[in-house]
Amino acid sequence: MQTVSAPGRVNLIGEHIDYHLLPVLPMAIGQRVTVRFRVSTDTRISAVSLDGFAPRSFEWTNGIEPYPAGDWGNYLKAAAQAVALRWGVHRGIDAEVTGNIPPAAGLSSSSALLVAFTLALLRANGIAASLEELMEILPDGEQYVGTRGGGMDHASSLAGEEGCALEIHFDPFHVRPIRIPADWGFLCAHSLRTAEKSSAVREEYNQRRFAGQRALQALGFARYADVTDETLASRLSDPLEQRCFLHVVSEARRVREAIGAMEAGDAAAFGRILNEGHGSLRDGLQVSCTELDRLTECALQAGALGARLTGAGFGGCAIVFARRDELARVKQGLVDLFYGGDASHVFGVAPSAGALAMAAGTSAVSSHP
Ligand code: NG1
Repeated sequence: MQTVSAPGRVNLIGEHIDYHLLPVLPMAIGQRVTVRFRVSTDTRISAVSLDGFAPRSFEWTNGIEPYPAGDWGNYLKAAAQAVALRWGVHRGIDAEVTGNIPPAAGLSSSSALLVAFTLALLRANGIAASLEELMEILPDGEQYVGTRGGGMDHASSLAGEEGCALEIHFDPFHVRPIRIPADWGFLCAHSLRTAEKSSAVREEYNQRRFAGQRALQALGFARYADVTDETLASRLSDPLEQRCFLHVVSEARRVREAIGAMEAGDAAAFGRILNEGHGSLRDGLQVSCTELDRLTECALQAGALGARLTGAGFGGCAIVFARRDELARVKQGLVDLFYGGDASHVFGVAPSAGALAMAAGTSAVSSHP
C-alpha cells in the first residue's frame, strides 16, 4: 500500500476573492485527508471510506458521468477526470480514504480529498506533476461538483509550509510563504451550523461570484487586480453588485494590510483587520449567519484580538486569533460563552506542511507504481 495525504486549510484573510484572481492568505492545517492505495491492474477506481461513506467504484474513462449531487464519490471522479484531461486515462487504484477535517466547516475537507485523490492517481501511474501543473487542473476539477470556486484551497493544501501562512497569487500563479510570528496562535471554532456546499449554499456562493463579475464589467474593468478605488461602488445601481464589489475591493486591501501586519509582528493590527473582514462578509457580501456573528462576538468578548468566519461562510467555522499565551483563556471563554461548557467544537489550528512538502525530498507525485 502507498499513502498520500493532503491538509485542509483555514483562510486567515482574503475571502470570496480568489475566484476574482486576487491574492489571499490562508494556511494549511494539521487536519488532513489520507488515501492509502494499491495500483489496479486495469482502469477501475475503487474507494472505501473509513469514515462511514458508502464504497464507490467506477471505470476511469475520458468522460466520467457524475454521481448525484452531494455524493462524496464525485470528488474521486473529479480527480480522475482532471487527471484524464491532462495526462489521459491510466491504471486505476483500490483506495482507503480517511480524514480528520470536520466536513462542511469551511476548512476545505472536500478540496483536500480532491488533492489527495489526484496525487494518489498520479503517483500510482508514476506521473510527476509540478505545483503549477496541478493548479492548472485542480480548481477546474472542483467545478465538476458544481462549485465555481477559486484555487485557494488547492494551492494551500499542496504548497502550505510549516509555521507559515501562504500568500497566494493567481494572475500569474505563484505562492510566497510568510512566517507567522511564533507568539501568535489560532483557534478554529465551529458555529454549529453546517455549511453544506453541495446544496442551496452552492447557488448562493455562485451568485456572489457572478454579481462581483457583473459589477466589474459595469464599471468597465477587465480585472479586479486593476481596481483599488472603493468609492467606485457608488456608481453601481444594482445593490447586490454594489455590495459584492465593495467587499471584493476592500478585502483585497485587507489582505495587503494583513501581510504587512504579519511581517511587522503587529498582532493588534492583524486582529483589527480580521474583525473588519468579518464585518464586510456579514454586512456587505452577506455570507455570514447569526451563529457565526454571535460566535465571533463571543470570541472577542473572551479576549481574542480578532475573529472572522473562514471559508465560504453560510455556517461552518470561525478563525479566532490571539497571542499564543492567551489562547487557552480565550478558548475557555468561548466554551463558556458560546458552547455552554462543551469544549468539543473548538480546537487549535497550527500552520502545517502541504501535501507536496509532506512528500518532500522527491516529489509527492513522482514515486513509482
Ligand atoms: P470553502 O467552501 O470554505 O472550501 C470556498 C472556495 C474557495 C473560496 C472560499 C471563499 C471551493 C473549493 N472553495 O471555500 O475557493 O472562494 O469559498 O473565500 O470552491
